[in-house]
Amino acid sequence: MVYKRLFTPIKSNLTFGLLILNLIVFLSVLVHAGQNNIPKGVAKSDAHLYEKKGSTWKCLDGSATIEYEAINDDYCDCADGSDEPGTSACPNGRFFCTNSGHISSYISSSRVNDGVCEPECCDGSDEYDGKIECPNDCEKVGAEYRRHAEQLAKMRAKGAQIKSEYIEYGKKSKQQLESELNRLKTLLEATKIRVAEREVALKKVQEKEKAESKTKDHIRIQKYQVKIRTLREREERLREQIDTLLNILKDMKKDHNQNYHDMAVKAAIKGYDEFVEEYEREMEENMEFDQEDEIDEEEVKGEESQAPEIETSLPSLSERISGALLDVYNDILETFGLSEYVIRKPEQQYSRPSDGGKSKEVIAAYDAYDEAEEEKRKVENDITEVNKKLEKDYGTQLEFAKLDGECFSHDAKDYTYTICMFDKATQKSNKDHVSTHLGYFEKWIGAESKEDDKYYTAQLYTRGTRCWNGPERSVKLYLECGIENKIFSVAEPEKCEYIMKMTTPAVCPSIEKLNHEEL
Ligand code: MAN
Repeated sequence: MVYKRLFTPIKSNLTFGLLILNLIVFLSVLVHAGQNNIPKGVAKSDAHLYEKKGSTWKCLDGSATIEYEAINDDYCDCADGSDEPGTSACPNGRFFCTNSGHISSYISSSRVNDGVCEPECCDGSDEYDGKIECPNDCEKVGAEYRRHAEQLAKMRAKGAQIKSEYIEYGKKSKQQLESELNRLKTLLEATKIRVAEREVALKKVQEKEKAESKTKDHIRIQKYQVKIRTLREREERLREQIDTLLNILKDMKKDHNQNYHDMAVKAAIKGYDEFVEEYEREMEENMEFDQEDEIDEEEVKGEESQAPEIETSLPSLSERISGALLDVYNDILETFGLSEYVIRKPEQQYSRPSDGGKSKEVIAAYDAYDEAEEEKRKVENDITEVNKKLEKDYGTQLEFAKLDGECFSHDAKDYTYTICMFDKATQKSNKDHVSTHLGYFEKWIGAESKEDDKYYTAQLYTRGTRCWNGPERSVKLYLECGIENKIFSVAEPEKCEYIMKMTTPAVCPSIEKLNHEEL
């Protein structure tokens, strides 16, 4: 813990080489400080603030002007304690541990000469009033520090190496995506042309079929006209036959011997009377009906082009006429037992017109067009997908591309947390294995601006499953340099707001930066 406090400020910035450099500089500072009479407890970097320019000196916060000699007089004059850098007179003041040139660090002035050896001051310089004696641990601390610094440097170097591979991967996959995009764009143009061609072909066969269907309608109408003419002739013949039959019966009625009281003749005459009455009425009605439905052949010819599909489920006019007359004719034959005297023609079969579906040619043209359209849609979707990938923010050197879609898990006793980079985060109960969605990747949040180095050190995942009576779950993922991609801690400081910490080579310094630091 102490050790950590001691090294934390420099841990992340210094390499071992730099440390050595610092030590040399520091030692020379001590010599120089002695020469220039820098007040006790003032670091070389702050020496200019304590430079003697006259008999007085102004507190660093400007709160007072004191005699230069009053610096370190064990009396606190300045509000910020800056006049007592080497004593404990000011509670807020800072004391600079000399640390025999090992590790430079400040402690609060209040901890100077307080009877406790401060671990930050490994040389015991904080207890200089002689009341207690603090051991000089600087050799040990320095060795420990160097060991740690070496480990850190090795890890950063290895991390930098892996990062360079990530960068290489990022560049390559971007190039691949770009060439894939170009290929798809060219393909899209070709599919567009194919769609247009097939559309033209489809229109052509559609028009051809339309023209053919017009011709077919024309032929059909002509056939119906012939049929109607035939039926009319037939109707005429039937009328003549009915008239003949009626005349026979009429003569029988007129000429029969009334005294003979033949019951069959009487029944026939009664039947004849009833039939004539009904027949005349029906003929009258049929006349009206025929007039209503009369088709002007010229008119039909003119309308041919707009001829609608002929309804096949209803009986046609010719069928209706023929049907009605046949019924009457058959009635007479039946009523008067004349059936055997009439030679029946075979019953007319009225074939159903075709179902009128599309032709095979049109269906094939439709299929070809649909196929081209489908292909075009697919290419467009692929382009959208590739563009989405290209638009993803994989860092200044594309170092995060390698991690896209990679999932990392961490067992935190009650739950196992998983983060799939640039995708989503989940929390799975270790008891019942129920999985809870913690959010989708939204953005980088390491800093406000992309220009800031820290920008690419934290990600935000939002829109997770809503917390009962609370917000939607979300995750902040903090990244630190490490040679492994590994979540090392998960916390839920606020209900349903999770903090994950993970090491990854992607945030290690680049090789160039390391080389630059070592110089
Ligand atoms: C579940 C988990 C917890 C969360 C509670 C909120 O138990 O997702 O992390 O705090 O729900 O009700």
